[in-house]
Amino acid sequence: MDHVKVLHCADLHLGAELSSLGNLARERRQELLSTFIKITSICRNEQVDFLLIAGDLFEGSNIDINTVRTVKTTFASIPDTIVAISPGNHDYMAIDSPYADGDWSGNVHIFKSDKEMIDFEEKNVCLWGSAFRSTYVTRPLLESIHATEKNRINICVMHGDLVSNYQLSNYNPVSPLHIRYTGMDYIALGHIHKSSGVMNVGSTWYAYPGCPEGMGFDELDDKGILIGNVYKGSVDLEFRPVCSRRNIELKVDITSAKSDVEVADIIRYDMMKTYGDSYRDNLYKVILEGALDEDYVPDVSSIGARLKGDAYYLKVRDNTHVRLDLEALARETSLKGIFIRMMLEKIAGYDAKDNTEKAEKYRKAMYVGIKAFENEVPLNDY
Ligand SMILES: [Mn+2]
Repeated sequence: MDHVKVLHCADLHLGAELSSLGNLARERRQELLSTFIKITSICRNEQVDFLLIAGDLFEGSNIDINTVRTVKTTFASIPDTIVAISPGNHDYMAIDSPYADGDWSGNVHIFKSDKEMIDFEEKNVCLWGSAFRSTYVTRPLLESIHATEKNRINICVMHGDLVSNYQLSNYNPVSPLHIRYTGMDYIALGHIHKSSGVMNVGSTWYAYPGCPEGMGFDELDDKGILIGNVYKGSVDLEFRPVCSRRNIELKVDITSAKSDVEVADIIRYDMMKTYGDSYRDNLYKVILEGALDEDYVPDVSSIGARLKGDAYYLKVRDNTHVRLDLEALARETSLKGIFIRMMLEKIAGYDAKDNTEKAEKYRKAMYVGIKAFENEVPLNDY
């Protein structure tokens, strides 16, 4: 065979608490499991040879027995796909880990030490893998991995932190220098939750697929897996979204709005316009921006309540500022007047030097300061 078909995923974090979602957490946890099952269905329907799972399949070793059982029976239902799992920093290999159980189906290979190779001669593949055996791995696991059968397709599955040469990491540092000397054709990485795109050092290709389901507002937009063929010295892999919902950060300009009803309408319109018919399926962090008249202060909980039926989950942050006659305020003989005067001078200074970034930073700081004078800055809001 001159190629094999692989599906590469990582960081499913099955069993994660997702406590920030409150009473939705339970349902969302179930959705993570459904997305896992969807991934295995792709393996069945598209005749995938190898399902490569590059760590953090589970959130930890203490996962409820039903989740573990579901994972085992689901793998058993795709006997024609070889499943290769390299434990990561969350689900590291230990005696109390589900990975130590003896009842995984025959198609499942769990890497349990620093370096292992399984020879699939009939598929012309040497499959390499390494396990985290504690939360931290400071020595580069890739350092000891070198292809022995150079004519075979060599694939490595590993959880680790992509770093520049000689940079350190507590999560198995993987550097281009290490990658170069492995002789691998593809290194399936996990740990970074954002898809990296497929990269290469010489004829060794490597990638992070990212997590298949975003678990917070630091994991935005479409999430998925990598699928395609691995050849000797090249790959043909594409990113495919598989997430059931998206986490979205939506900045909405509500300049001159006068009421919570109006703001809710603007947000809803923006959501529909940007995300189409299925806009209600998403999780949103809405950030309100723009200048408002002094007599209207948005009530984020009232706005959120008005949009209850428009999103799976939604929270609103108010980053608007009051439209003020700054020149008049700067003439006041008060601490506030002095503050505004000094900030305006700073901003004008940066504007004159064309340093828009600094000017914008000071402008923002000025508005936060003005709000603080009105006692309107809650703790931890900035
Ligand atoms: Mn990790």
